[in-house]
Amino acid sequence: MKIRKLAALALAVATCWCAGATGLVPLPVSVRETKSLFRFGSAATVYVLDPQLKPLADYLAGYLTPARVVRPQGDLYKRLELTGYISLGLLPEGDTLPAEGYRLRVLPEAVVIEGRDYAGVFNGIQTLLQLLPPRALAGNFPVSGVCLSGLEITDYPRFSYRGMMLDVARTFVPIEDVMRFIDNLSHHKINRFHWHLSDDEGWRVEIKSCPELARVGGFRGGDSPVWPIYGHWDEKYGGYYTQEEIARTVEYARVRNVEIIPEIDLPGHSRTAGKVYPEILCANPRVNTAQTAGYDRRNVWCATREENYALLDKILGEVCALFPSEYIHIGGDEVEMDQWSDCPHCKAKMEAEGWTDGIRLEGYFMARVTEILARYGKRPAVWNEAMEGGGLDPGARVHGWENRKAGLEAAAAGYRTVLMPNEYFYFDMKQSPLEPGLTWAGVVSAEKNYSFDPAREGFTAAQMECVEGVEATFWSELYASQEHDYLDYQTYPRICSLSEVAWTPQPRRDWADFSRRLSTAHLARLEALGIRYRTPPHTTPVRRITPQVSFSSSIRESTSNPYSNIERYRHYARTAVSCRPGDWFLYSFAAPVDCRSIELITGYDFLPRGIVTRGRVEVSYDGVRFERAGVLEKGRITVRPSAPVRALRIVSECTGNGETHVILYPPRVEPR
Ligand code: TNX
Repeated sequence: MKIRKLAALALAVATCWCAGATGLVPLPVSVRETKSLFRFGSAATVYVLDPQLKPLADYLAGYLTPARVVRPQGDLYKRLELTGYISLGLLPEGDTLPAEGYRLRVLPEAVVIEGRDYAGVFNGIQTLLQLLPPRALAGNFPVSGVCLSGLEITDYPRFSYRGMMLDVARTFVPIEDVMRFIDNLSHHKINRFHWHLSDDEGWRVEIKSCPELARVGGFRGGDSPVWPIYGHWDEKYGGYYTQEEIARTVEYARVRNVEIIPEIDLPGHSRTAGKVYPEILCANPRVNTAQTAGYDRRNVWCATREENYALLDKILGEVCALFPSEYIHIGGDEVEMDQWSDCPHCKAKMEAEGWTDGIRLEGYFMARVTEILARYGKRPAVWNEAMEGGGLDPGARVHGWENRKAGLEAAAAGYRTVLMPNEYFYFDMKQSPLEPGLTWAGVVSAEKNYSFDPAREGFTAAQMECVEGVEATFWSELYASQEHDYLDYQTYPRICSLSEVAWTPQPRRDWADFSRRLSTAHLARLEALGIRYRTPPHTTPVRRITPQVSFSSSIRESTSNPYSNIERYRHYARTAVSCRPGDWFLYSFAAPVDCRSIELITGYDFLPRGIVTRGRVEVSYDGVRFERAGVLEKGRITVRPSAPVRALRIVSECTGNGETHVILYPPRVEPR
């Protein structure tokens, strides 16, 4: 008997998890360790002290096993065995803790979570889940005998808007993956999910009154009027969300304290909509498609066609009904103004109003769309360019993305402002120079993101009041052509860093401390969540040689990036027009090249655009006769020659590539 008791004690000690709060992400406002110890009994009992918290109790119970959710009532409350439980309650009315704040106490008899509101209780639960062993985040964690060391945490967010944007237009993300993405955001106390649902290359939301928008515009390549771009090439590629799926996702996110803000990008970035309904584009008498092998790349809604606003009323009416958010994001970025200046109606409108700059017409367009939203009880959220047109609704929320100044200007003008300057918040950028990712905003490492402090941007106190928070983006041009884990790889652990920029008081933030918590505690949690996060890669430089080569083509070269770039092994070359079937590109070596392999690359090597979508490759060993060496895949081929090579030739089999040009790199020759 004695021995059994000892064994039980030893087991209890062995299963005791007393890591305390040393590894929390994001770091709370205040943590005080106490001497006490809490131990779960044979089961987790979750008391719900307020009926509105029942969904959260069920949520928490899903992570623990065995677990029961109890709503104490009258007498029953007294009769219950009141030790070893978790209670979820709301703070009393007069409590001064800010919105979304919570207090979490690990007492000897109970874990007590008290939230300022529903969101506060949710955030407290996230902290509790991080106090448990990492595998608790995988769900159904057996609690019996598990201990927590005593704590008192008081915590609340630095910013009310803690956002992450996902571009599902360039690369379609299946609904289950979107839900998983949202779930993972919520574990980091990120409370806004900005869902970029439409762009030039895809329309992802079902609109019942305009069913073609998603049914046709949800796909590109193959028989779709939207030409392939950004990976998958010849195969028809895409997908869209039904309204039923979206409603389910909105509810899923709501339970997790995540508000979804949908974006329909207007009036630019709308090539897909223009392919489905060509009449929405400007009545441009001279559309020039000579450069694009016949493809009309126009992508801007005509600002003066009255029927466009009626159509937008139908579309946005459904979007507003689907999403309960106060704001609907209506884009406003990167409008190609020449499409308006070439349109007789838009030109006439500009002249009548005395506007000399197209941006004023954008201001007009946005005002009309704002009116539509207002009728559905919504306000507009916009990219910062939309401010420049003048007359942007004072109730609009501005996302300052172009640079740091954009956020300053928005707040100075009194707009509710979300800060997201690309050089800190664009998670489609590379994380280090040799990794995949775009580069136009520089290398955005987690450390770079972490270093952003809104308070150092130069806002006055009054302007700071306008700053609602921060947001990072994942634009997905590159994603379609990468392995499946790319989304996780690009966003984690950068989202962990984002969570502290958004949540943790600046004086508590320290990169070295964050990295320590990340590596000693938090990466294990990401693993339990099934996140294939980035670890810094080991890259060994590849050896290359640069044999003398001359380059020619059936297509003429561009002036900006001539073919001599290939001959000089410099950067890339660019054609002046897109490619058609039978067009060829010839690389001739001055002397036979004895090598292990030669890689030929069409399209930008950092972005899958400007590619010879379909083409065969031929090799010549004598400089006269050519034999088939293979076909391009995603615009590339690696030829492993059987003898010294005299020449290589790419022969296009595609009618255009959705672009105005083809990109070609110098051959990458690997010596023997
Ligand atoms: C700029 S950010 C864009 C996007 C691209 C992104 C690529 C913004 C409002 N526009 O359309 O996907 O750069 O990094």
